Formats: sequence, C-alpha cells, structure tokens
Amino acid sequence: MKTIIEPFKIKSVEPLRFTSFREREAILINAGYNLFNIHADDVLIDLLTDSGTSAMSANQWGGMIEGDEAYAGSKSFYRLEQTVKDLTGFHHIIPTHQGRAAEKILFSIIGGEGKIVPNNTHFDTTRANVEISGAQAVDLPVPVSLKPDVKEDFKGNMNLKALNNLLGKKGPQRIPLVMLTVTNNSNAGQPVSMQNIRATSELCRNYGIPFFLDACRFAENAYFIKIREPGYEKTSIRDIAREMFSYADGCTMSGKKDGLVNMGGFLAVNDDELARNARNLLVVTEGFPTYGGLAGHDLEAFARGLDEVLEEDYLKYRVRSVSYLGEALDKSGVPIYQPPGGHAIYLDAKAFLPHIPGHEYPGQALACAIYLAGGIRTCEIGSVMFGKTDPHSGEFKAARLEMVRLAIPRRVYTQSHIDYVIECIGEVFQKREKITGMRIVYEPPVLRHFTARFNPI
Ligand code: P61
Repeated sequence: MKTIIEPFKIKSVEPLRFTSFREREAILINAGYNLFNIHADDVLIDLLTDSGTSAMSANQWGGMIEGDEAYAGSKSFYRLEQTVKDLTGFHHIIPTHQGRAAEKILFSIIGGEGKIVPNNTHFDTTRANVEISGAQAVDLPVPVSLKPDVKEDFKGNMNLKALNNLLGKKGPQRIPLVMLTVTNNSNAGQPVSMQNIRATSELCRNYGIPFFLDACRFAENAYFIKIREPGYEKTSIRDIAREMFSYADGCTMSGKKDGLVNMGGFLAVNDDELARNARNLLVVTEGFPTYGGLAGHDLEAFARGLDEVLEEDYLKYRVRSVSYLGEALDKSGVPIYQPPGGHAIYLDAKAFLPHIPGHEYPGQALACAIYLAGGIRTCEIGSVMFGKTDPHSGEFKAARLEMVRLAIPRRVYTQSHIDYVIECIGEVFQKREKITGMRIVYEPPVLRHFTARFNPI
C-alpha cells in the first residue's frame, strides 16, 4: 500500500475550541500581537512548537504510574540512565528538567569571558546560555542553508572550512567545545549527514577540542540519514543514532522533542571531571543527581519515549506527514524553506511578504495573519528572535532568514487538521498584499520574542 498511516490509534481526546474572526482580532490586540501571549484555549491548531507537546503512548502513561518517586536512587532514574547509555555510549548521564538547564550547567562550567563556542547554528536558548556565561556563540552553517529554495539533502551541516579556520586561529585555549545541533532547528529543521558529523568530530580531535551534540531531534536526524545518505539504507535507526553519538564526547538533550515527553532533559558527558562539576551545579539548581529536576514518573516516561522514538514506522509517518504539509503548500505557490525539515515546515516570510522589509518583521506579521485567518498558532523564527537593534546607534541587524515555523507536535494532529492548515495558509497567501509590517513597542533584554509587544504599522 502506498498510503502511510498514523501507526497508532487514539484512545483519549481533547476538544478544540473554535473562535470567530472578530474574537481573534480582539485576542491579538490583547496579546500585543505576540502569539506567546495567547491563551492556548483560544488556539484551534497549535503549531507554536513541537517541544513538550507530544502525545504520550499508553506505554508511557503506564510508566507514569510505575515511576519510582524515591528522592535518591530512584529505579526510574536507573532505567533512564541505562536507556541513554545504551543509546549514546556516554559514561555520565545527568538528568535535568529540560534542555536549557543542561545548557546552563554545561556553559557555566566551560564558557566564560573570552571563550568562543561554534555550532552549525545555535538555537536561541543555547546562544543565550553561551552568551550569559560571557562567551561568544558563533554560527557556522553551510552557505546553501541560506538559500530557502535550493533542495539539498543535508542543509543542516556544519561549514567545515569555516570551522577549520576558526579552530586553527583560536585553538583549544579559546574554544572549550564545538557543538552540532541535530537536526538544525534554526536552519529550518534540516538534517546533518553522518559524513559531516564524522568530519566535525575529526576536526575537533585534531585540535584537541571536545565535540558535543545538541541532540533534541537525534531520531529524526537518524531517519534522514537512513533515507538520504548512501550506505545507511539497511542500517537500523538505533545503530545510526549510536554511530552519531559515537563521534561525540557528550551531548545536551531536551527530551521534550525526540524524548516524546512533556518535560525532561539531560546532559551526558564522558569526562569524569566535567561530570563531577556538573553534578555539583545540578544539586544547587536542579536537584539530586538521580532526579535532577524531574519527578520519578517523568524519568520513567522519558526512558520509554526514547525507545519508542526509534521505531521506524513512527519515524516514517513523522517525516512523511511533515513533508505532506510542505508539498501541499508548495503546490499552492506558498514559498517554503526547501526541502521540508524533520519537525516543521518553515514559511519563507521574505518571499511571502516581499513588500515588508526586515525591520518591520515580516515573520511576525505573517504569524499574526495566519492566526487571524484560522486560529492557527505558529512561531516567528526571524528578526524578532534573532535580529538586533543597537541601543546606541539604533542600527537594525536582521536575522539571516525571515521564517515562520509550523512545528508539528508528535502524534497529536491528524491529516484533516493538516488539510485545514493548508487551506488556511493558502487563503492568507491569496490576500498577502493586504498584510502590513509590525513595530516593537516593548522588548525585554534577552529572548525578546517571548514577551515583546507589537503594533501593526
Ligand atoms: C522549540 F520559542 N526548542 O524548537 P528546552 N536546542 C534546540 C531546541 O530546539 C531547543 C532547546 C535546545 C524549542 C522550545 C523553545 O525561544 C524558544 O527543553 C535545538 O526547551 O529547554 C528548544 O530545549 C532547548 C521555543 C525554546 C522557543 C526557546 O520550539
């Protein structure tokens, strides 16, 4: 059969609430045109993020009951530890409440003034944690990643030439670690090839610099390697994932993505001293080393999620259902970042709204227009998230890409929900000339997209 179906059936459902156009107009004004400020109840289809929004399986919910809530030495911790060790091969598994807590601990130890951390592309929390430590976060994506309309298999790759230059110039004294984000979320969820992971690792080894993965979406990345990289067609997803991790000295992980849980994360490292320092910080900020900010039931569900996410039927459905959305939008003429990523479709807001310049935030304008049209919540990944205005000169520095992300929660929406999204965005596209730019009327000093307020121009 050619039809790829959801490899699950639905046992428990949550009703959706419909709102009218007029209601949504008022909701947007109240929210300061920031979709993070909208009550989830006022959203029909929520594509804000794929993070922490997965539907857990009956097996995971069963695990929630079985979770061991012991303060020290919980058996659910040992279960998670063993699962992660089997998957990654790393020696020390340090649980955290989510990905950014692992980042905070890691960069508090190895970051600091004068240090430089390269990454194929930092996601915003990773960048914020590097910068808060005093270090500089440097993105080194491959040049083709900046071309939304060019279809290539591994646009998430690290730019090896640029990395080699940087490592050669600054060396291990200035560069405490190199990171590779799989898949590359800020670059449209594009995967990184095994060849690129291996080559990045080799470069790091040549310079004596540790190499870490930001592994939030490791399983989706492994699936892309299987279907796109010659030589891996017959390799199991678990073995591909193991090979990916084998090239690294550690990783940070947000379990809220490919862990298939609503909360959870970990820091995994091989280095004993780094692990000791990390656990010392963990007890101050997160919790005892065998729970680290998580309840026993979270640890249990996380361990089970990490096994389920490796099932090939699930990954096939997952990647195919995301590309189904991308292909249909593309067919209606809607400009999307090509090819579709693993967890999301990214609209190319610059091409969608060519009449809105970067400093008027085309991505934010588009995200609001989509909410207004159909109650669909998306996320700007462009100059609101990554652009900067110099407080002294007032000079505006745009993000490299202006995108609106339609992130697909795992195992949550059916094909007819997605068909509704396709119809709604198609309609917005027909009326695109009427959409106007946005002006920021309030912004906080860091991670401004969460709480900034806007007015349409
Ligand atoms: C997301 F609007 N991502 O994509 P935590 N690394 C990577 C991530 O994608 C990531 C984290 C680390 C989110 C949630 C999110 O401004 C935002 O468990 C590649 O969320 O701490 C998270 O993992 C951090 C959405 C985060 C945002 C920050 O939607």
